[in-house]
Amino acid sequence: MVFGRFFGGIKRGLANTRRAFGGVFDLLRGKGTVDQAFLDQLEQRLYLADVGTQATATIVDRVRQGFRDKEVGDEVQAFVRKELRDLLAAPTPGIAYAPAGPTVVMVAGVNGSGKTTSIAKLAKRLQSDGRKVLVAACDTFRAAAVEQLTVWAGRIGCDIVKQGQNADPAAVAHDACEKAKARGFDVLIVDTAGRLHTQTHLMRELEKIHKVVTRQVPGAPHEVLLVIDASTGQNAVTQAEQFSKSVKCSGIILSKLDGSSKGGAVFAIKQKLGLPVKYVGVGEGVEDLEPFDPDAFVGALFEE
Ligand SMILES: Nc1nc2c(ncn2[C@@H]2O[C@H](COP(=O)(O)OP(=O)(O)O)[C@@H](O)[C@H]2O)c(=O)[nH]1
Ligand SMILES: [Mg+2]
Repeated sequence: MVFGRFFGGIKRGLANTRRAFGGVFDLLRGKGTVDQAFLDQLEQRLYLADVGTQATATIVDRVRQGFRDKEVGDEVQAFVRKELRDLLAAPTPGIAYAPAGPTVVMVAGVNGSGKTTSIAKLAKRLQSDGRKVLVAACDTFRAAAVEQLTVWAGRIGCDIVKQGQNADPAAVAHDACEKAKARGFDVLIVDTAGRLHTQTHLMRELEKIHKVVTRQVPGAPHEVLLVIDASTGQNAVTQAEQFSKSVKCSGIILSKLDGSSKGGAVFAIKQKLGLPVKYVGVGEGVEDLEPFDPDAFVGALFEE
């Protein structure tokens, strides 16, 4: 992990979220005693930074237990920082690769969340690491979706498997798996149609794609990444819950962190759903995807 590069990217992308956390750090840098008034303020300010009720309550309780009636100071600040960081700790950073054969990464999320863009960025990043990447255009539901992924694939120079609009997405997934195995691709990234939990037919398609890749490639899908627009804030939790009913998600790509002040939602998502954020989107360009590093994320929040 190139810590410096991540830190630079994340700090830039986090400008608005950093502002949202400003209240928390003003409080922690202030003077006084850890009394009820301080704890109430800490609770309110963490909540306003979108950390979520449950995660906020946990942190405030621990500060109460550890520091009640003590001075506000560096120790309390370091403690809150560590608590936030520990909330985000993930078992595996980045992609969990297959031990042999192609690694299949399914990407899901609601329309406009940033799936296709994130796939292009991820493909580019994995190619830079020396991996041979194939993308599958399984969003056959919207007119421009296949075209959009085709343009991206051309731009970054990776292979694509596609059919026309309204083609059966499971059939596209099937072809893509066959090609990935036959031609020795390291990673297959599967784009899918954005759906709402109300669109049961699309949710069923997602399940069908999942079934096809499971059958075609041993151990697949190795990742099911849910793309969530960072500005969704606390609703992100609801979205993730809905998708998890159809397919078991393994992690989050938090997109559009650059425009959002609600990056604090990563704490709520992790605590409520146990889903780690694996990558964050910090812009519209193909380089604007960073592997998520909890240390650097919290560090960037605390940095003056
Ligand atoms: N600022 C910003 N825009 C993004 C980011 N990711 C995606 N977008 C934009 O969000 C819009 C929807 O993205 P798209 O990939 O088509 O979403 P999809 O419908 O989920 O496939 C596009 O205009 C993207 O350029 C990001 O990290 N930052
Ligand atoms: Mg798309």
